[in-house]
Amino acid sequence: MSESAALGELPLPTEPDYLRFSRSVGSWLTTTDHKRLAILFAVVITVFFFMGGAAITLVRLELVSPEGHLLTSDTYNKLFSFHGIVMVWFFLVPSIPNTLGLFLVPLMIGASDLAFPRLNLFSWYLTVAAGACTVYALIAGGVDTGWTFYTPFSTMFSNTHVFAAALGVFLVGFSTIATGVNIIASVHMLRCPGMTWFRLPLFVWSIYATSIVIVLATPVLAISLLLVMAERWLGLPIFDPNRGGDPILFQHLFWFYSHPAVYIMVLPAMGVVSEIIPAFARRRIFGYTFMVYAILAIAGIGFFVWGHHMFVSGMSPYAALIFSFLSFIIAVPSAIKVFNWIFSLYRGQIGFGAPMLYALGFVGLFTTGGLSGLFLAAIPVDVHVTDTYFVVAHFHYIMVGGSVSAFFGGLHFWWPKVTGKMYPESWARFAAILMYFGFNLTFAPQFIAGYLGMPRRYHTYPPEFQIYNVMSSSGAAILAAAYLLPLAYLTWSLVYGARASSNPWDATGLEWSTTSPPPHKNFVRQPRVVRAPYDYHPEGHSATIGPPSYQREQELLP
Ligand code: HEM
Ligand SMILES: [Cu+2]
Repeated sequence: MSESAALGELPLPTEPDYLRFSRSVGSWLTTTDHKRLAILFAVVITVFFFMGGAAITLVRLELVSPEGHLLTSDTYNKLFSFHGIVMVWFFLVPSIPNTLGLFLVPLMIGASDLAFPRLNLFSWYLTVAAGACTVYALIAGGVDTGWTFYTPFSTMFSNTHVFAAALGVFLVGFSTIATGVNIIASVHMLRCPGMTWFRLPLFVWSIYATSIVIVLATPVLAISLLLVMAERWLGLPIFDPNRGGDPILFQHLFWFYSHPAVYIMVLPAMGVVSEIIPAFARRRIFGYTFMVYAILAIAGIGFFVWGHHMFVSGMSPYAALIFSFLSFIIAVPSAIKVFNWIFSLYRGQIGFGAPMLYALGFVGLFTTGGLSGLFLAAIPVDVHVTDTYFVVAHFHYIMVGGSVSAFFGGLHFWWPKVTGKMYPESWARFAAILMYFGFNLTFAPQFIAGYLGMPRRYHTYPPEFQIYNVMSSSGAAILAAAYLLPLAYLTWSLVYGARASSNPWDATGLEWSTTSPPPHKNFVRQPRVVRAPYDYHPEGHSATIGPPSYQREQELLP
């Protein structure tokens, strides 16, 4: 599409879009429109993201000096626990599925809403209530168990606020399950004519697979937390070794959920990247079918590797060997995905728009995190680096470098669709690059510090580790600025941004065939799909003729 065509195609909406459909606050708070709920979720998780960020900012400040005079050890413990609990359950798990997922899945499958719109509204209220409960507990008295709530610490030694904090996590689990059920039902029942399973965009596949993992794994988290609450409240001797309980049982239950949960956090990110890369390289995604099976394989094998978090818990060496082996196996489908993203770039007409910068950042950082995971899956190395900063670096590379980068990529890619506005492209590129550098400066030194033996979760450390911590804390300051920037310019774009066309990136996919922002019921006419996804180039050509002609901010006046 040429630029003038983009201008000419500016939509003339025949009915009010979903934002203008009704304007009262009440209409938002009782909405069952999946698009509005996606926005409500986005508001809530943004609040949690910055709360979690504030807590860890204090932690990083404390770690600038080895003696750490800023915080007491107790406050320090409560702050990193606050950070972990909020970031994992109230930000990262819902981040992509409950914002981009809720918004896009119905659009991408050509439906007018999710299968159970009122359940969707219920999930939002449940998330808000659960978040209020946990955040209240974390602020009122604080919890110092870390995000993992390990027993017997959480049951016998920690203060009474563990109960309320765990209750909130328990409740938000139900909210996630409700959303998962909703997505699964929608993908099965509401695909429009012609949208066969193997024409589904990879984003839909990944959210679908994530939903299955959510529905199967989250009940186990609920049970583990319920047992902790039961021991605290009713005094049942479930995990208390003095009374015949088994504290290691908690670790098994917790990781039986939490390893699959790491894929709950990363599969949606893989889905986002699989949409951005073809659009910006003007290439069909390489190996679509392999990508689908890789998603399903990751979701499936993810249930059988939880023991790699417990190599030092005294488990049988035979069990450890099997968990180690399976952990290596699960890297295979992830690697297939990485290779396919890279092959999708080959001979493409690559445009380096902000979404693409985030997506490429994701590929590099996710690969680094995944490779360090292989180090951890090797038992002798894991024994050496367990509970050190090496592990902290590993999972941040995956969860922050990977998932959060992809979340920002997706946010930029679909921002024009969601809001009908373009954001300032140069600011967005600047933020993406700043985030990448800030991230690496924060977490790369932690690999070294951890390998040299710096333990996690302590507020003081031997002076020889100071250099790594100063690097890490300065990186964190840059990262914080990089996260605040999009908040500023995206908000700015809501008012001053140029109007977006229906398809500003000249992308394939049903969501781009409706207006930006879409009408209340998504499509004026029922869409019908006749082609495979990612149809970016005519047969026989390796790329569409000409470079991407995506709409830039300055090209269209408001
Ligand atoms: C190639 C795939 C991966 C392998 C082989 C792998 C392996 C491991 C191992 C063995 C550990 C335990 C380290 C220890 O406690 O001593 C670990 C920790 C962790 N991994 Fe991974 N990992 C992989 C991918 C991921 C992904 C995709 C995520 C998240 C989206 C993730 C998140 C985490 C987290 C959160 C922890 C630490 C949990 C804690 O102790 O607080 N990993 N990983
Ligand atoms: Cu794991």
